Amino acid sequence: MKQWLKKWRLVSVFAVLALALSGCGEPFLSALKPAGEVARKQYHLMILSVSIMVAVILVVVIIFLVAIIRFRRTKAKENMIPKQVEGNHVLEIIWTVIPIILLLVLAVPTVAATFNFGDTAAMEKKDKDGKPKELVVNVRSNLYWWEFEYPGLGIVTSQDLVVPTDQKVYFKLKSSDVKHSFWIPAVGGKIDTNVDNINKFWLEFDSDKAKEAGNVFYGKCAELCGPSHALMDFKVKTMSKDEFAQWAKDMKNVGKDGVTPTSDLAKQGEELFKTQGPKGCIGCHAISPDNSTPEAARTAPNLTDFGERERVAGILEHNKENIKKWIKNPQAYKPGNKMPAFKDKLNDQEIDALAEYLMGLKVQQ
Ligand code: HEC
Ligand SMILES: [Cu+2]
Repeated sequence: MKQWLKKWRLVSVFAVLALALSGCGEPFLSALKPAGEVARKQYHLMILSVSIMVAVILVVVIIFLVAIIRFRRTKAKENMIPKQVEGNHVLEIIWTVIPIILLLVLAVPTVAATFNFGDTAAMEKKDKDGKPKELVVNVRSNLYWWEFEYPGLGIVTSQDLVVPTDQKVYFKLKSSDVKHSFWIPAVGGKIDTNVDNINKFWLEFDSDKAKEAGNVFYGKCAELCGPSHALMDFKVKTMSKDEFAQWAKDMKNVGKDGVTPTSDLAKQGEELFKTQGPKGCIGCHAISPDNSTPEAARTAPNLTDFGERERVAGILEHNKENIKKWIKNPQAYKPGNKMPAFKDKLNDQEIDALAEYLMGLKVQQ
């Protein structure tokens, strides 16, 4: 009875562990749950190569087992010498041709898919006004934040990539400091962002999968870039084509002064924000979506629609408390990032006003 109880305990521990581990990982943060054409093709390639590998391992293990069992040393077969097959042409042809066939089965779809993922010819097509016909997003990576510029729409945003579903979105990617890598595990990638060349590719976001994921996908930097590399996250907000057109229009409607604050506290925050010099924020952060500012001057995330962000700085839950904590001491949350601390420059009331202002930066009508 006691023994049985012991076993039962062990089994229940494993059962609970299995349950807990199966809850690991964010939904749609996995390449094994594809949510777009690129990720799906990549997934199929993975399945194909794993299947080939498993088949080869199985065949080799079976032949190996047969050999050691059939030809093991026994009393009865003490003096038996198995048939010698050295130099057997048929066998040699078989074990040369089979790997060649397997490699071809693996190579043909892989090479075809690789060229397909890199086929961005359509992104250069211009309409009669010289604007790209397709949706193009210029991605720029920075220690430790992401900028997304829509050249065809004349707008810039940061940290939250906004895209329409069920259409190809073309990306031009580069970095402004060190090498990073752009990866949306459930949708596709990863692709390096480099300082001295532009990489291009496309992605497509499925509307039904996006709906399941709550219209937000997770994006990551996938190239070790510094102490806060693991915190260099971004989010992808998906919407229908119409909603996207409306979002772009709402963004465009924000003038160069940014979204107008509504409360007195937020107005005070706006004034503090726009103060020039070391106490203010406007020297680094833009609050208008205009993309005509040169890139070199865009040294911090564009905050035009910051009130609608999914996270603060890509990682903290988006609420007023976290914004205040971030402004006071950004280094505590993302070591090595380029924003100075304001805990000694501004008092609590001023930081409260700033957070109030930032929470109100909403563009969607
Ligand atoms: C020297 C330039 C600089 C100044 C001045 C500055 N910031 Fe920043 N700020 C940054 C950088 C760089 C980041 C991106 C940090 C990261 O995520 O790695 C950032 C990030 C942020 C974020 C998160 C943005 C997002 O998209 O999630 C907020 C909010 C913010 N800053 C608010 C402020 C406020 C408020 C002030 C003024 C009190 C200010 N910043 C002053 C450089 C600056
Ligand atoms: Cu990184």
